Formats: sequence, C-alpha cells, structure tokens
Amino acid sequence: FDGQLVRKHEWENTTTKASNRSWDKVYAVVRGPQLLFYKDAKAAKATPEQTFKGEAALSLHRANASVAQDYKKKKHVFRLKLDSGAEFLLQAHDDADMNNWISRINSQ
Ligand code: I3P
Repeated sequence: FDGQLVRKHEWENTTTKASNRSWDKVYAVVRGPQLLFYKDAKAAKATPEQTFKGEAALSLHRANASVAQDYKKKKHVFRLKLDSGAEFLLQAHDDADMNNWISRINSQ
C-alpha cells in the first residue's frame, strides 16, 4: 500500500514537540509492519533504501490512525500516533484516500 501524502511531524514523543513542524510532500509506503517515507514514487521504486531525508522506518506496531477532527487548517487530514509517542498529521488526497490509509495503518 502506498501513495502520496503531505506530512507534518507534530510530536517527537509524548513530551517533546517535533523541532521541524513544516509540511512536507512525501510518498508513503506501508511495508509489512513498517511505514516508510520517500521523496516520490520513483524514489520508492528505484532506490527503496534511500528514504526521505534518510529517515528510519516507523513501526506501525501498536500505532493508531484516526481522523484529525481537531485540525481545521487542511482537509482530509488524519493523525498517526506511534507506540513511541511520536505523532504525525498526514493529509490525503480526499476523504476516501484518507479512510484507506487509516484502515491500512490500523490493520497492521
Ligand atoms: C511551521 C509551518 C507549519 C505550521 C507550524 C509552523 O513553520 O508554518 O505550516 O503548521 O505551526 O511551525 P516552519 O515552516 O517555519 O517550520 P500549521 O500549518 O499546522 O500551522 P506550529 O508551530 O503551530 O506547529
């Protein structure tokens, strides 16, 4: 499962806000129990070891995705909470795409 998302890292862990909270266009790939981000679809296919900014894969084990009801600035945004306490806002293309991502992440 994969596709383009726009991502904002909100929380590093439960107590520390992410230092860079700007929105980035990323290409997201769910691979087994992990979520990886790439610059674009081409990079994901051609050089899967080269993630976006060299970031480590995120574990989806005990992660939760849900509609970001409280976030009003953009549409089709869901929140990803990881077991580590890290949190991301992720903007999908439309609500259907958003719901697909939420189901896919929560089924890991
Ligand atoms: C951030 C950028 C984000 C904004 C974030 C800013 O600044 O403007 O769009 O989040 O607000 O810190 P920069 O690009 O300089 O890092 P929103 O779009 O959600 O407002 P925040 O500090 O309230 O998270």
